[in-house]
Amino acid sequence: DSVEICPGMVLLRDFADSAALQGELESVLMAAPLRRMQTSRGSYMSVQTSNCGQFGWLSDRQGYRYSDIDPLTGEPWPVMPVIFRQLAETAAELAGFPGFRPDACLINYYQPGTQMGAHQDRDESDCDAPIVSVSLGINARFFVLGSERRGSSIPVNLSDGDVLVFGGPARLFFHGVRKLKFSEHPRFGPVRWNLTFRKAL
Ligand code: MD5
Ligand code: FE
Repeated sequence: DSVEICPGMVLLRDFADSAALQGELESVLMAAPLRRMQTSRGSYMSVQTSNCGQFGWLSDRQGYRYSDIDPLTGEPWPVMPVIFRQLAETAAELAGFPGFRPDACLINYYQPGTQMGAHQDRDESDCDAPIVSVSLGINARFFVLGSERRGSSIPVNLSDGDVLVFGGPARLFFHGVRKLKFSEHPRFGPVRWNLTFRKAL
């Protein structure tokens, strides 16, 4: 089913073929291993990340940006698997954003105890394009604020296979992920993966 959480934000529950994505994800990570990114202030993020697609999101002492080269391998990022791209395009279309062509897929790996504080995703040049977020593995408590970092938030429980699309008025909303509680998924084990499809450039 498809639920509009707020204008511009649509949840497609259990929309993704989690097992098929898992196989492709393993191949991508063999070519571009997970790593912990450093922030401009020098601290490390608790999530581990990688990317596939033409561009990958990076954070280091210089700040945030997209790059077509993985600094860890010196090679281009792995090609975005066809089933990743098709899922993102179909989900965007169903949510009311036809013509979405992602050129970047950020992969976030969450272990129990990991969280992501409230932030906006504003490193992309084209904010008319939506962001498509795919959750895999154990459940997480996601929250959406609004245009302000403070105030009340809308909670959203995200499970394996759930797809969230953010566009239009929700594209620049503050959001984050609460500290992940321990649980186990039959195929993924005690971890969560999040894939975000973006139009970086
Ligand atoms: C996650 N990841 O569950 C989330 C899903 C990130 C990140 O936040 O930056 O890697 S993406 C959630 C998102 C993206 C763009 C806009 C909004 C939410 N929003 O307006 O709420 O690992
Ligand atoms: Fe984000």
